Order: sequence, then structure tokens, then C-alpha cells
Amino acid sequence: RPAPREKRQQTLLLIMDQETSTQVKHTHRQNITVYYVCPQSLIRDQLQTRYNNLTKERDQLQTRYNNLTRERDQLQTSYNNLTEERDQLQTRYNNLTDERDQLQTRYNNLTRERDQLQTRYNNLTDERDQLQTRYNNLTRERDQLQTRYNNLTKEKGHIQANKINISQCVHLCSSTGQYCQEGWRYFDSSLYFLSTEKKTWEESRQDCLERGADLVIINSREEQTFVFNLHLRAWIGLTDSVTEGTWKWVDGTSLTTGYWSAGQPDDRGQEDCAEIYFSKDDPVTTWNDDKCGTNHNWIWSCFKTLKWPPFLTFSLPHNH
Ligand SMILES: [Ca+2]
Ligand SMILES: [Ca+2]
Repeated sequence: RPAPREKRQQTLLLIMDQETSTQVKHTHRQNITVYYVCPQSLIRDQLQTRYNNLTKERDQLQTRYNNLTRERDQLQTSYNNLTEERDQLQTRYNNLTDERDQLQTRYNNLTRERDQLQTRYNNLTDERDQLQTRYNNLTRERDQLQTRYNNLTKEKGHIQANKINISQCVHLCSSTGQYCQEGWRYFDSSLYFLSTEKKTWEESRQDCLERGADLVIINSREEQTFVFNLHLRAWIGLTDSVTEGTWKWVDGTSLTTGYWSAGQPDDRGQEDCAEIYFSKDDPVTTWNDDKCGTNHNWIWSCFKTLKWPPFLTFSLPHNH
């Protein structure tokens, strides 16, 4: 701006300062006024430059704003996702907690049941041990009793085998006069005659019948053992001459238990009469079937059942 005229002579100094605005500044120093003037074009350039800079800054800010907005949106999405996941996890956690509580309850119940079962198992084990002990004691007692029984049975056999030779024989001899003749043996309420001759099965039976007896009938294992112990090879009162293979005793009864030797009866060449022999060790496998009429080599045994005690009720056979 032009200075007042009176001061035109004074040093006028125009200083262009690119850094100043259009505002004029002045100062006084030793009567010198200094004006700072900035041309409009320069100001416009400066403004343009500042505008451009501001525009650039605004664009950058806008870009940063946009970026921040996008980041914020992404963060929001992430946040929402995380929130959802957290809720799901919370639900699952709650479910798991429930399940754990149920399992804990069941575990406690099972533990209690196991303890009860353990107690019962221990009780049963105790009872079993006691029973085992009692069983062992009983077994030992049974074995002792069995041994004593066997000994007594043996003694009884000896005593019975000898009975006829003692008082009963005396009574029989005195009352009948017949059955104490040589050759008769006594066993279990029966008398057995032992022949010294050898005859056919039919001849042997006839001889027995004439003595008021019959060929021996063996009805028990004990009787079989007794006859076996006589150490005879003799006819017994058993035949299948009526129907081959159907063995009957001479009193008409059917054979129920036989004491055949291994492989017998074999009916080799029609063998219809039974014999007992003693060449075997086992007393209950000593029978054989043989030819009734053609074999003359065997002695025979008769038997007669007595009622007990024989000296009170025994009577002579009617046909004698
Ligand atoms: Ca036969
Ligand atoms: Ca035979």
C-alpha cells in the first residue's frame, strides 16, 4: 500500500516475504517505516499450496478414516463372532458341567454299590471257607467211617461164613440131621452143597432136586463173591435153553444182573447152560455159557434157602 506522501522521501523499502500473509505489518525505527507487502499472486499461490496440502491431508485423513472404519467394522464382526462363540462355549460348558455332575452322582452310586458288593463278597468268601473246612472235616470223617464199614463188612463176612460151623450147624444137625452132612456150606440164610462128582447140567440139577434143593441162584454181588470164594468150577442154575439169549434162573425168574466173563455168553456151538469158575482175579466176571449136555467135566453146587433163625422155623422139604 502506498505510504503517505510526506514520507515518500523516506526510504521506502518493500520487502516481499513469502512467509507472510496479506496483512501489512509496520514498525517504526529511527523514523523509518518498514512495510511488508506480499503480492496477491504470491498469496494466492501460497493459499493454493496450502489448499492443496490441506486437500491432500484431508484425502489422507479420509483414507485413514475409511481404513479405520473398515477395521472397526472388521473388529465389530470379529467381536460379534467371538461373542457368539463365547455364548456357545458357555452353553457347552454348562452342559458339560451338568453331565459332570450326573457322572459324579453315578460314580458315587457305583462306588457305594461296589463297596456293598465287596462286603458281600467278603462275607461269602468267609462262609465258603467255613463250609470248605466243614466239608473237609466231613470228608475225613466219612473216610474213617468208610474204612470202619469196610472192616466191619469183612469181619461180618468171616463171621457169617463160619456161622454154620458153630452153633447153627449144631442146631441144624440136631434138628434135621441132613444139612450138616459133608459138602454143605452156609451163607446169608442159605445152605450150599458142594458136589464131588462131575455131571451134566441136567444131571446136576436132578441131583440137587433129590436133595430138596436146586442149582444155585445168585441174586447179589455178595452171594456171587461167596460162591466164587468156594473155588469151584460148577454149574449154576441159569439157562437160555428155552429161548436163545433169554437167560432164566431155575426158579423161572429172569436174569437181571449177570457176572459174565469178558466175551461171554457167546453161545459157541450152542451153549445154553451157565457155569462159574474161579480162574479170574475179579470175582464178579466169572460166568461162562457152556454146552449143557456134552460137557461132563464140571461139579455142581446146590443151594437151599433157610428161614432165620434156621433152628426155629426150618422144616424138611415136603418131597423128602
Ligand atoms: Ca445159548
Ligand atoms: Ca461160552
